[in-house]
Amino acid sequence: MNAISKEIDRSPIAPGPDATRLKALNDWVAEVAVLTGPDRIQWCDGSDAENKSLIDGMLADGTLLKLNEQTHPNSFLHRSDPDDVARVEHLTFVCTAQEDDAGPNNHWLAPAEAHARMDALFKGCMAGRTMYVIPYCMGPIDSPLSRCGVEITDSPYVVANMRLMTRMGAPALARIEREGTFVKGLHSTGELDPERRFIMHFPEELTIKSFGSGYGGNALLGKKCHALRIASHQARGEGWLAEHMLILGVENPQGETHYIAAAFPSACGKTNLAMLIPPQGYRDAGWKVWTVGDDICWMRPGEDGRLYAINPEAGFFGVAPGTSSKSNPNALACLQRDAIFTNVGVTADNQPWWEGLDNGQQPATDWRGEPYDPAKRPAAHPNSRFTVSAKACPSYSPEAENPAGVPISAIVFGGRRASLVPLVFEARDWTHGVLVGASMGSETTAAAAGAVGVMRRDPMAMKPFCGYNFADYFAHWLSFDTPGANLPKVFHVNWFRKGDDGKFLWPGFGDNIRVIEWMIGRVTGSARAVETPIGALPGEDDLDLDGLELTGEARAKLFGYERDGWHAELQAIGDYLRDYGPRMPRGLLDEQERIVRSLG
Ligand code: GTP
Ligand code: SPV
Ligand code: MN
Repeated sequence: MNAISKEIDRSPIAPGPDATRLKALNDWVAEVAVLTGPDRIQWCDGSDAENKSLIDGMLADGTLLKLNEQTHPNSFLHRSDPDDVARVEHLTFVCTAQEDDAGPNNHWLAPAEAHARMDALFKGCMAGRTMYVIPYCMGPIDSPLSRCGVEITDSPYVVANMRLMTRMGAPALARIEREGTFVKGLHSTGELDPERRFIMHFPEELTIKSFGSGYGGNALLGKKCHALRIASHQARGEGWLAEHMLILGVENPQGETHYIAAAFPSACGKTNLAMLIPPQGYRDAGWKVWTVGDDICWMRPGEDGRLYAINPEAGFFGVAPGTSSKSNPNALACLQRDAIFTNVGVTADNQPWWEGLDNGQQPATDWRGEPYDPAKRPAAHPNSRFTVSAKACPSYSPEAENPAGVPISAIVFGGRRASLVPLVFEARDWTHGVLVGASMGSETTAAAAGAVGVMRRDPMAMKPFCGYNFADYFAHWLSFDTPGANLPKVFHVNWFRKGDDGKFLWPGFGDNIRVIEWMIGRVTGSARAVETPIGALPGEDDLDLDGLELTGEARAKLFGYERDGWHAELQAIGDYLRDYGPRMPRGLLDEQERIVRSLG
């Protein structure tokens, strides 16, 4: 407890004069307090003193463990419940009045039934606990593209993470009071019982109710629940896009910076691409990558017809395993201090450790707190994560704070495709680009509970995150192609093509700049390509492959296209789109049929 926090002891029903002057917010907080019955209410102001007192409390009760202060100052480890380690898509619902508005891509419940079910879970759930009220802003505090929300939670771990991931506290509350509207997110860890766990969204009421999980996207409601599921619904009504995309700036040797937004499914390379460090030869020539965002992108057309994008987040909640000084030195640099690690292993001297970390250390304790035994389980959970402020990233772009956003030159779609899909191709035009996004497929990863490595359709990497019917979502995407629009070029990439030996054919990571260089060349008109029915592919000579040793098999598979395989793929895509029924836009089906014919 500290003097700065505005807290109201033992009077949950009357918030008191110093809470907020916004009646709608006071009323909602009071209503939630009656329902959940906390011992105390704490309005979070985002201050250092408040954070320190929360951290001290979590250290005292074991929610957080202190990491080595010499090597990792002010950094902490959280071990979540072993049954609560990833998003739970089967327990995530979009509750619109009409079932068809949620679409076949979402689980649906009628709003009244969903509220009743959730309120029964929330009843009295905060007895003996503190209820934290977190005002937050998604996006730069002074940007017209930003949107605010308030999360009520009984988890101090959530508060500490929201402080790193969003603009949280007093400035956000001031904006909420000015605007009068905000997304309402109610969260309780409950008993962490997987049988009593639901993540419910009410897009028509700008409301989220999440119960029974303390993990990531289930609990940090600003992230996937607000900035994607609720925001995508809002964006459709207001003429913008809320996407599961990184945003990066690429500075070329001429000193021009082009911004790229890229949608890859969870744990498929967004953080890594957003923080890319080019190989030495490229650096010497003057190439540099700037990080704007690594997970979420909000964009809307500007007056010049281009799409302008902001990163609504203020931090990174990144995948730990595989992060090394070789694969992602920028991420490692962020993690030297002031970071929260969730479900990683630790060394004997209390340094965080995960599979793929190449620092010469060995794990002593695994993510469950047991002595490390590789025969039993990995040291770090495959979905273990770090939370850190974006400002800690050496490549963080000053433009990430620009309230006007950054102009997007290229949109990139991509997934994990072991076969068929080449390294990169360019869509013919916007409609074709929307089809390329809509027909994305990828192998599932540990970011969500369930089987890993199963190929599924994941349109625009939004399968788990679109807050409305995908058919309407594709129509919304198509609608940006208006007279006067100056839309980005659309590309598809695949860093994950495998050879007959089951190994990746493309080196990936820093070498992905080679593909980016080609894409920028296509945008500016300097790079060549070969037209095929699936789009424009670079010939081997159109990409700078200097210094890479690619086998004949790699070259054939990365830069070739297989007509028969694509014919079958396009037919499967047609079946997938038609499954959505009459709401699927005709323009997208026409495009799919056109490509099938040209492959014929
Ligand atoms: P979310 O935060 O879940 O949305 O994921 P993300 O898309 O940001 O994924 P991230 O960049 O954290 O990558 C996840 C995994 O993909 C890690 O194990 C990386 O090592 C691996 N990865 C990223 N980029 C590449 C690449 O270019 N090639 C290969 N082979 N693996 C990659
Ligand atoms: C993802 O799963 O896409 C993530 C992590 O970025 S979470 O915040 O849990 O959604
Ligand atoms: Mn994500």
